[in-house]
Amino acid sequence: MLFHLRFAALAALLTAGLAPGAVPGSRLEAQERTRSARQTPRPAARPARTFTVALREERRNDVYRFVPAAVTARPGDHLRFRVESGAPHSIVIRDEGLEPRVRQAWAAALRGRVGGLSGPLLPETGTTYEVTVPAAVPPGRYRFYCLVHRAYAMDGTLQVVAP
Ligand SMILES: [Cu+2]
Repeated sequence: MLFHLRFAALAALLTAGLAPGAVPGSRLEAQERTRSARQTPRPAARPARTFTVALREERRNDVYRFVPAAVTARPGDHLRFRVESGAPHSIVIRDEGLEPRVRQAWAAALRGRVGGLSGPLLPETGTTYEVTVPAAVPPGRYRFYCLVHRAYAMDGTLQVVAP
């Protein structure tokens, strides 16, 4: 009788010990289901748009501005800054209050960056400078300005909205 009890206990232990080996199949299946659910194709992403922003001097009254000064875009959209007059200009994204990963994403998006979130000097009329709104940038309001004409309040706002 005692032997039988011991045997039963041993058998139970063995079964328990084996169970994880025997069951993983179902665990794998569950993982597989999760994986394929994740891979279910989403509706096609909307095509990226390009917004052109002129960098302009209004000679009559010493006013420098981005035109338009406010742009609303989604991650993946492009901003094409075009020097129209009053060169040189530049694009600097204000980094106050940005999370490190967001700052990093913007930094990576600024081709020819010259430090911080400062784009290169755009020396000539006709120069274009394109910035793609990074996927890692969350919806929100981002401010930018021209370093050269900061004292003239040459600045603008980019409203990033969900993709
Ligand atoms: Cu400027």
